Formats: sequence, C-alpha cells, structure tokens
Amino acid sequence: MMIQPSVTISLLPNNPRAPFLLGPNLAEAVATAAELGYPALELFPPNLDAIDVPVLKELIQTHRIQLSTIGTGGGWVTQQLTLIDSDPTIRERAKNYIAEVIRRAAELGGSAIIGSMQGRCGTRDRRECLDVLRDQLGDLAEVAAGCGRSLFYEPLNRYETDLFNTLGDTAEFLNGGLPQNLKILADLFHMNIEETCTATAVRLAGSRIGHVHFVDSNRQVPGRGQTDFAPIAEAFRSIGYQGYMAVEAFPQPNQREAAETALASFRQWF
Ligand code: LER
Ligand code: MN
Repeated sequence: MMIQPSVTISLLPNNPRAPFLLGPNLAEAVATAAELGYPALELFPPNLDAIDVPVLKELIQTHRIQLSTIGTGGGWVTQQLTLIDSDPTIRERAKNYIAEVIRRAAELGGSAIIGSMQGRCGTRDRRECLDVLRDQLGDLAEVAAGCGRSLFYEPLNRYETDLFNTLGDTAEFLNGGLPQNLKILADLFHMNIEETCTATAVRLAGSRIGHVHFVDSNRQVPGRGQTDFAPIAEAFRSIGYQGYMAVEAFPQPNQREAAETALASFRQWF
C-alpha cells in the first residue's frame, strides 16, 4: 500500500471543539468523504452499538471507500473505561470493549486504535501501572493477530496521559516483549508538544509506526498551523511508511472546507 489519506468521522453529537472532520450523520459523512476523494475513513463511535457492521459494510461498498481505523475513545468518553483502572473489573470491561472494536473493525477491513482508553497512572506505582498496561496490550494484540490485523497504540501529550508521551519511549516499551503487530500511532499534534524533533522521532521509531494522525500544531487541519511538513514528509518516506494519514483535526471553518483543505495538504506533501 502507498501512503493514503483517511478522514475522521465522529458519531458523537456535533462538537466544533472535538478534532473530527465529519459526522455525526454516518450516511451523509461517508458520502461526503467519498465525494471529496478520500480513499478511506476513520470512525469514532461513542459506544459499541454505534458500530453497526452490516450498515457500515453496505455504506463503504456503495461509496467504494475503505475503513482504515476505528477509535476506542468512546469507551472512555461515555463509560469512563481505561485499561489501567485501579479496579480490575473496570480494566476487564475496558479490554473487552477494545477487543470487540478490534473484531468489528477487522470485519470491515480495518484496525482499532487505543488512545485515551490507555488511562493515567497518577500517584500509583509506575512500574505496576506499566505491568498492567503490558498485560492488557499483549492480550489485545493477540486478539488483533487472530483477526489478521495490527493494533495501534497512541502516545498522547502530557495533558492527556502520564504513561508515554513520545514515540521513543513508546517504542522502547513495545520493544520490551510486545508483539510486532502492536504498532505506534504517531499523532503529529501530540508530537509537536512532546518531541524534540518530530522528523527524527519518526525516523527512530521506523517500522513500529503503523498509523498517523495528520494534523497541524494547533489541532487544525495541516496547513492551518505552524508545522513545517517538508522534513516530516521526508522522514515518513525515508522509513518506507505504507499506512494511512488520518486527519484528526478541528472542523474549521466548517466540515467541508476543513476536509478539502486537509486533502489538498496531503496531496502537497505525499
Ligand atoms: C486521540 O486520537 C487523540 O489524539 C486524543 O488527543 C483525542 O482527544
Ligand atoms: Mn490522535
């Protein structure tokens, strides 16, 4: 596969402060994505009921578009589930939620993302938190492997998690025994806050990167912030990156214009 763009569709009620380009009407959003020329979409459902596999299958076939990814953050937003909650029953529910997203995404040809569902360690013992995280991610990577899919784990900026904030720290953790189908999701907004140099971080993480959130420094679509995309695009080419660049950005000035601008930026750089 070549590097391809993907557009985010949220099924949560419209919120201009959430970083998703299209939605919440699924049929309209998929039609718009296809009409604008996006080859793929990334879905953000509030819960499992919102991932209706037959309906989605029909829509993506009708519009000849791929499902790249499904986000699991709805489990956190609507049910406060995280993989490292101090309560083992919540941790189990979080894992089951993500496992089901992995299976439904796989039925649609896509992969699941773990972002805010990773949680925060807070004042607890860091080593214990990481032991729990390692076990949980290991089990979920196995579920994904059983479906023939990768699973994407996303380092977030310091205001959203205290687990891993940089690609380098994440890669080191994953390389400590977690399987190769557990890949890093490189979000260029979080990286702008945390990395010394985004391009260098991409080169060093190399083949552990499996998915990208393509977005500018201010969470606007690429081209509406101050990121210099030239060295970043060169870094992705140099590692032979072959995945998606999903635009996870504010729908400003409106959904359609944001989606158009993002696609034009993608074509400028890739
Ligand atoms: C999830 O992809 C992410 O980047 C988080 O910052 C969403 O709030
Ligand atoms: Mn992201």
